[in-house]
Amino acid sequence: GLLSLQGAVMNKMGSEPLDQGGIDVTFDVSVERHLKNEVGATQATATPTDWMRATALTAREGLAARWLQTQHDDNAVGARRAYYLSAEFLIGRAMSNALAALNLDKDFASEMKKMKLEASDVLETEPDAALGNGGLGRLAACFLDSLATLGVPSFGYGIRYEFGMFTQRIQDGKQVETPDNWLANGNPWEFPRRDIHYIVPFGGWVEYVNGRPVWTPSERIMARAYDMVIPGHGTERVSTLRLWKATALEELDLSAHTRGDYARAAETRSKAENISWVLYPDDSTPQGRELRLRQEFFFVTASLQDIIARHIRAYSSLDNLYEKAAIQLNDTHPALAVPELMRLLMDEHDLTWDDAWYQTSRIISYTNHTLMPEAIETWPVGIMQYLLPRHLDIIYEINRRFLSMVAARFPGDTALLSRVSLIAEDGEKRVRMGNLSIVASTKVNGVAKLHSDLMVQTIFADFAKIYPDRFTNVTNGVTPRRWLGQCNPGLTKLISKKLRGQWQIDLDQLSKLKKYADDEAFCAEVAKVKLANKERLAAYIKRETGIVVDPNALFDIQVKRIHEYKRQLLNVLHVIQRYREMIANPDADWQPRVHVFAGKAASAYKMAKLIIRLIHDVARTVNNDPRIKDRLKVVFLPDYRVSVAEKIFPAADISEQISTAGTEASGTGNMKFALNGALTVGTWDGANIEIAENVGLDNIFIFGLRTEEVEKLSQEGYNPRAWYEGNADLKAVLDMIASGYFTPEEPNRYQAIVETLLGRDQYFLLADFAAYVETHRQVDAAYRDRANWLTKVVHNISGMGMFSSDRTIGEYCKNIWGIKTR
Ligand code: GPQ
Repeated sequence: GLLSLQGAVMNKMGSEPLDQGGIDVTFDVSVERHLKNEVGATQATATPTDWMRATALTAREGLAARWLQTQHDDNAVGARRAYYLSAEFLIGRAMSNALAALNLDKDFASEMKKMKLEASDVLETEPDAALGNGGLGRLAACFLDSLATLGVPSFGYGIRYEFGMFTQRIQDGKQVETPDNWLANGNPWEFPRRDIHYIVPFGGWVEYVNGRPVWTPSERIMARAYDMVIPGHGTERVSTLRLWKATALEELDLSAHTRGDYARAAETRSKAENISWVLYPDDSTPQGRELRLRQEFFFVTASLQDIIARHIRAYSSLDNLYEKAAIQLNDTHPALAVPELMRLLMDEHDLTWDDAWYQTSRIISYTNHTLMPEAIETWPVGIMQYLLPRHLDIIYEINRRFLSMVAARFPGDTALLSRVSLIAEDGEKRVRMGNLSIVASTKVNGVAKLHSDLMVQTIFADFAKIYPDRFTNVTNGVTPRRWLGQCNPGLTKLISKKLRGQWQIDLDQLSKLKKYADDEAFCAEVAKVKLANKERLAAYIKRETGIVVDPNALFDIQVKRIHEYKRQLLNVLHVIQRYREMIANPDADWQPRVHVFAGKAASAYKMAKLIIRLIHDVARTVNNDPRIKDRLKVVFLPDYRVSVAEKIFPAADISEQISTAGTEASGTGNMKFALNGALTVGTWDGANIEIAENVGLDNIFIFGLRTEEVEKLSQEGYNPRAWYEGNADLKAVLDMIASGYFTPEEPNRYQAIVETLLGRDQYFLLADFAAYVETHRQVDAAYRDRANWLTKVVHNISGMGMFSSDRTIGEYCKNIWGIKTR
């Protein structure tokens, strides 16, 4: 096929195509040229990695052309832009996605065939870009895909971490973290923008000169832009992810250098570069470290300075900034955007407080991703005073004005004032980043219906009273291009036989598959694809763990960060219960099952790490027990990441979504599983509820306490020990762990787990145990009725239209950003 390196396409808004002075070459010629000229290899000597690089460079050229055109169009039209500020973007690999977007996937396949290479072996050499922890970061990556696909003028802004999410190794059943040096061999997808850099100040003091604040920072570093191009699908639009790298102001501290003090020069440099060195690997548990606050301010100020510079270039004035910019805060990590935008507008661009506030509060909106109180960021006033003295002043002034408004509207309610204050005064004074974000926002949204409802009923109830129209819901979604089109080509092909046109960019069309739910031929093909995907996963499991699993067994899978509230432990308790039943009655006709777990634990999260170890000890015992005869296998797949997820979702029969009701804001893995034809075993939590509404209650396994029941039980005084005493199976399972059955070499290894469960059981595992075990009995029975199971599978796929992130981004555009989409 021809590869247009010219990007000469009329865009829908009618601005002129850029003359990029390009030439058309064929894909194979381009790849072979890059192989020779940039990679420095011949066709005879090239390794799969060499081919990957040469292919990436070819795709990069195609994307660059589209990219320049997109920027040109957006500048010409002057539309409002959406700016997505996020400390995390969990992108994964870029190659398959880029080739699909450029319509070069077939050319690539045939080129690899010509070279007698397996295309997948070449793709596998690309490292994941893992600049995120879990769901929040992956959501940001799906949003970039949809922003490009919908043609929304937009930028993502974040940090170019030198080291992303750590690599997880397992040694003797224990997690060991090693650094993720993802840039070691260069990154073909980024464009260093040497001309785009901003100064980032820290520390020092604030003086008032003629009533005007003057901040004299004690430290200055540089933020340098690196752009990643994000291609849209079914369009030539691309969007930009601009990531900031920290450097010293001058590459070398010259004065130190001329004195011959090399060590000092190196110190200045490494101190500055520290800031974008490594991603904090804590998911939903902020550690409150000074370096983290520096990271947050670093990318916020660089992004805001960039937005302002772009605006001034176009309009020569900031008067209409709020009409042209919508900034979305992905959780509170970028919440310093509030005082920093105020500071830039007032101190650097001479706006009055009132004008600056008028604009800020029309530009910024905030997405909340958790209700867990320990996950909401607060910063000690002391650290803030020391690092960002001017910002602390501004926060105090925002607070003063806000509290006087509240006091006027709710006279006498001093308890209310202390609850909504931006400063927590109990104990060490701290800045509440959630409160700060709400007060400055146009809209505040949760990420699934239940979550958004609970948000205004619980943690932000006071604010909902003060600002009744500010709160809204935008249910999460996932990009169907990566999470179906690319990861499950078999199913994609089947669907394309039934649906006309580009259903991947209009996912509601999936509902038309409903009429095939009872079509035997279609169901048989769906089953064939699922089996092939399970064979592929089985081979991967064998390679990574040495464990042999039967692709015909039921694959029951739970993959996500390890967290007590997500209840991987409840899953383990069920596995142990099943194991007990099987050894008690080994000749019964047990449904063969494979239980797969994967996920990382934050390095400092002891209990999460202990759960990983327990899974390994249970796996070792069960997998090697001859009485089981391979009918129950337990697998922990190491180093869960985007590229591993792409192998897992298409191969699941059962998706485990078993968080305590009211704790999982949304979940997005739940959507990826169902979209690939897995049935959910889930609690009435997060987006599980909306999945149930869309696939039908007959096609999902919902169990356990509802949020109100959890609340009630907790009010009445929950006593886990009573549940343990009252259920012989549950008692036997816990006793088995406590007695050291799985760890004869160290019988007390899991004492902490047993004590937590019998002492407090904060997440109500014991209360949900019986219902969970019973639900899995129903799953076994349903799985045996093959025809009926496949009908349910098709109902799941066909019900998932609304969970495209295109729908989600459409709602952000309409209800929050005021941006028109096509
Ligand atoms: N989430 Cl606060 C994260 O992945 N990290 C975080 O720090 C916070 C939330 C998740 C949340 O747990 C999931 O329920 C959501 O589906 C996801 O964010 C995206 O909204």
